[in-house]
Formats: sequence, structure tokens, C-alpha cells
Amino acid sequence: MKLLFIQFLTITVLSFGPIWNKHAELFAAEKHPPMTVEQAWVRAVPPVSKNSAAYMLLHNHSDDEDILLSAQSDLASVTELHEVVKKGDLMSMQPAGRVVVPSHGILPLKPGGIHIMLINLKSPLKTGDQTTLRLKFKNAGEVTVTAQILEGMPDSEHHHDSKAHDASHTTHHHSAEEHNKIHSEHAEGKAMHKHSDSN
Ligand SMILES: [Cu+2]
Repeated sequence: MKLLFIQFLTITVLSFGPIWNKHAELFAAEKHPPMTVEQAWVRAVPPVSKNSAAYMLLHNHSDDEDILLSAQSDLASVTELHEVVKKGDLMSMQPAGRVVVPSHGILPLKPGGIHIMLINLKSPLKTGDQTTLRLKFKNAGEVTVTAQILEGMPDSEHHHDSKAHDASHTTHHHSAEEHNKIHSEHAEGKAMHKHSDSN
């Protein structure tokens, strides 16, 4: 009798199992769109600067990798996906290759790496303002992003314990170095376009 009861329970659990899983899947799908974008910001630049760049975290919640195909912004006449590459001793920018966001992973767009280049700004960028960017992904389709216009690094990257502080100094050093390299390359006429304060 007890054995029968256990069998009955087992059958019940097995037959309800798939229904439960289906619910779990639906719940997960409701919780997250396949692609979310976090910590998006655009670097504030002085009014004389023609160009800036946007940075953010691309967060892929799906089981397949996705590819960022393009980005659009009303701030600039041209918006391009760029990457910073090292050629010998020089850092320079070029149109990015395949911008792959791994499945269940995050791809950071950051200074010194892949970034969204805003070329020929239409009006000055005011710190504290917000702007809208439209990203197009191969699988996730169009994703609209609200980005903050910020000076330099966002607050989340400034921590005040000494270790992180040192690390952030190193980072600043590094970007300043890259910045100079890009400038010197620009002076030699090799850079693709003028690139003032952002990379
Ligand atoms: Cu660039």
C-alpha cells in the first residue's frame, strides 16, 4: 500500500513537472528581455569638441550569443561602432569588427575599448542631461537606451577605498597615455578622424 502511494506520488510529480517548467520559463522570459543595457553614459566634452563617445554594459540574458550591429543617436550626424587597437606603440581607433555579446554574459563598451563614437555633434553636451540611443542587435532587435551625459568616468567607477583609488589612478594614467598616442597619431595624419577628449 505504501509502495503504491509512493508510485502515485512519483507519477504525479513527473506529469506535473513539464507544466511547472513551462511556467518557470514564462516567468523567466517576463523577468528579462533578451538584451538589457546598463550604466549607459555619454562623455561630456567642451563645446569646441566635435566628437564624443557613449559607453555602457550590454547584458545578454538569452541562450545564444548576439551581435550589436549598429547604434543611432540624435546627438551626432554620424554614429559608429569603434574599437581601440594597438598598432606597435600607437593606439588608434577603427570601425569595430563583430561586436559579440556572449550568451548569459556582459560585454562592456568602455574607454580604451569598444565604444559608440558620436561624430559631428549637433549641439553641445550638457552634463546631467539625458539622451536616447537606439541600438540594433542581430537577435534582440532594436533596444532603446537612456544614457546620462557625464564628465569622465561615472561615479560607480570611483570607489574611495585606497586599493580601488590606486586602480582608478592607473586607469586614468593609461587612458591619458592612450589619449596622447591617439593625438600624436592624429598629428601624423593616420587617425581616422579628430578625436578630442574621448576614445
Ligand atoms: Cu572612436
